[in-house]
Amino acid sequence: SRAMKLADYQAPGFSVSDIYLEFDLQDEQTRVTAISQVQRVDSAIRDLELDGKKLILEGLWINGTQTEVSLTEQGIRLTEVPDQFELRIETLIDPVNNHALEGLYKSGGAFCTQCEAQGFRRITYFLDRPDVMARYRVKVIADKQDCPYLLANGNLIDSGDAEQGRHWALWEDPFPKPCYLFALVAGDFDKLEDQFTTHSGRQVELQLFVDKGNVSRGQHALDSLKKAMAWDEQKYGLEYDLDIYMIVAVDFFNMGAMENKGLNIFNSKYVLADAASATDQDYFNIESVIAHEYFHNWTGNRVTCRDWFQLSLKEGLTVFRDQQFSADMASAAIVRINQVRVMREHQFAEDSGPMAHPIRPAEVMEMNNFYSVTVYDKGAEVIRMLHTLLGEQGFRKGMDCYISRHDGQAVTCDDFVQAMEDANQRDLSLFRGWYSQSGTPVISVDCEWDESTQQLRLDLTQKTPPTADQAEKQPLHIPVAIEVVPVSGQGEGRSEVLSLTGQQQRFTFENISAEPAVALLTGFSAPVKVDYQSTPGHQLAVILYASDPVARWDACQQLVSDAIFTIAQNDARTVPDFPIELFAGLLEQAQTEPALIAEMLELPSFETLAQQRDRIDVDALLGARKQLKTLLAEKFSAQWQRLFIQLSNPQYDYQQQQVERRRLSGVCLSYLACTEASLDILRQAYKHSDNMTDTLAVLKACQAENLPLFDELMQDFEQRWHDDPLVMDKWFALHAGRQHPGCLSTLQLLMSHGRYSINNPNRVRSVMGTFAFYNTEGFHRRDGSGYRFLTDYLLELDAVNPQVAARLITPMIQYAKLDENRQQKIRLQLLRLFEHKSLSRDLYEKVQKAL
Ligand code: BAL
Ligand code: ZN
Repeated sequence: SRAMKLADYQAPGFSVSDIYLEFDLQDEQTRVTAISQVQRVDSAIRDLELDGKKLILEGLWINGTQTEVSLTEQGIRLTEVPDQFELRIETLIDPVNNHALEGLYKSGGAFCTQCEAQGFRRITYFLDRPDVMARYRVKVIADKQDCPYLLANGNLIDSGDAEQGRHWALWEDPFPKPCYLFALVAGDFDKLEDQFTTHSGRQVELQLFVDKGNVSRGQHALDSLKKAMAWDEQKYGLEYDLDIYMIVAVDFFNMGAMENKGLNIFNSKYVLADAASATDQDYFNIESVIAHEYFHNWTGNRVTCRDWFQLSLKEGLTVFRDQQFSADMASAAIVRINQVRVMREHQFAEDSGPMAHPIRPAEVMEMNNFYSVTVYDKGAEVIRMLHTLLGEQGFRKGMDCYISRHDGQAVTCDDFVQAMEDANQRDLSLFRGWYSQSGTPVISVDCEWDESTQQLRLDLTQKTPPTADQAEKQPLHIPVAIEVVPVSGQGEGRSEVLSLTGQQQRFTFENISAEPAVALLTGFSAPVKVDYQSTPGHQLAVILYASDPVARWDACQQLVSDAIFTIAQNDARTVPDFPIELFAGLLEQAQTEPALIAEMLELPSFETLAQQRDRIDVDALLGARKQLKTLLAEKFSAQWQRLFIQLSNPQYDYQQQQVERRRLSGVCLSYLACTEASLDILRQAYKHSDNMTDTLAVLKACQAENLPLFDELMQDFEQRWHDDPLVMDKWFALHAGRQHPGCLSTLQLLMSHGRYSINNPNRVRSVMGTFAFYNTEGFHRRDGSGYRFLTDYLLELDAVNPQVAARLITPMIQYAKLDENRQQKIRLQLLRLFEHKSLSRDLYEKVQKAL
């Protein structure tokens, strides 16, 4: 397989104005009839080449005349077609044996589709590219009893009964769309209904389809949808455009959810919630994913991507919008802190590994590999920087310009930046580098305060280390938000956004009369690393006196990280004093701002620590983190206990104040589990919990400390929840993440469990994903057995679902930071994969780059 290049983009030679699709749904043999109205748009292009994959071609007619086709690598070629014609194609497909979950497949008893990025070519031969936009009419025919609901995009225009107990429905979507937004669902569900009146007074029917018996778990998703619809009107003036909005929850899904026009299909994980079975985090995620898919209606569907290299045009922007929404719904500071964690733990790792790519990749072998933290999350950070540089109003002006200029079009990231420039009369040419350059810039800081002149001088230097895909790097336009606070806490602080545009730049601040501490990159104003040797005293001043919560949390993390690295280097003897003083202070303040302090009390994760050094000693780092945790647990055991008791809630409600208290109480438990006297507390907490958040906090605390109580509680938990797939995913993940010497046999047991299935991505992710991403000790065992275990599994999984396999390999290709022994053991496994005969394109691309 060869890579596709952005530079090779060519506009399509043909357009399709309208398409009629008919699905005669049968488990193993679904007949698809596609009738397209095709127009030649480039007279130099004589042949029509269509994409197709795993299709049985039953017949093809041009203007009613059956026509021969020739096969190509990608699909079929029709030679010398007319300028304008009707193309009729009949194909057979096999939904029930489609375990890759792309195209049309069965999830449980229901037919459903996933067409982004290139799944439509598994349904019929077509111009499967986003810049071909057509109007769709879709007729769905299925058994009436098995599939009482027959759904597709747009509006229902007709329906009726057919022979042999079958029935049909005809749908029409008035908005032209690329085929990746096509969707069909047929099955039996429970339905929740509601309505939304838009700003201009139109009534929209809202329908949510869930598995039978799950109605009571759908309300939160439906409420979230209404909030998202109102928010997008209020914040961006964007109103919904069809008369109906449907969401269907399915159990078998590769992604989180999909924004198909008017008919979103969701992983049930991001729909279903009630207090007993879902955590606060689940509630939060549902609200944010529901909003994300809804926001795509404008940023993605009405204005879509010209080609897949532009994926961040819709994803970065829509993630940014869902982050803004979440910040408005919940706590802005906590939403931001968690986003910073995603960037540091996952995106920085991607940028420093073999799959490094700009948010607009220049070269792609398998598109599914580019639904990445870089395209999504760094993409959102790039949009956020524009928002910072242009301000709230300027950004809105740019959005208005973008939407009105490009409504109904398939456009590029450049078009987006151009709209921002034009609406604000700003030159963003240097800023555009963020779209084409990969890697994480490092900003080095030299800082000096002169008491006599009362001047503060900051010298900032930016440098982006070379990445796997790009050796040369240019300086970028980086908004560096800073806050200057007096070390004494007496007097005013100052906040500013510095515009770093050169490789090196000096910034001077006048009238700084008292010794200042400087917080850099407040609010995480850019997706960069900062190299700044601050002192514990200055870090403490930022924690105490800065107004930006992210800066306070960050200073705290830095202080604790430094302590962990010190312990790791000194081989575990002495622990510096400053984390202890810090924790004493935080614990005293805990009740005043529980959410923020909970985040500050949480030690930086192994993954975050790993990103701070070029080479890491896995064992020493894990040991040091553990040692500090135990020390803090024991030193403050009375405080943890007292605080934990004070934080108990009345009856569960997903409500901000309660959420914050539960979060802090969970952190208390995680420390308490490190102390001797904790068993009773944990047991009681488990017993008295009326919600999944508190229950899971107990289980996680027991798991992290490897307490014997863990097994006892887990058995109880399994008995209660064995029939509930989403809760059982949590159970599987807890077992798979437990770091103990026998963890590989545990994994083996989990995979032979009656509820395990390699065909269910959620289940696979909860076991193998948790192991590979978060069971650091088990996965990175010195003897390489963790790597071998994952590889054995990937070989099996790749034949079933390459997309999921390619996600799970991520921790194994990011090996450059490990010691030579582990690197070698990983390479050995990568070679095994590389030499495998029928490796998917998905895995091949990653393995080849990693080697
Ligand atoms: N477009 C794929 C799922 C999502 O990002 O919404
Ligand atoms: Zn999206």
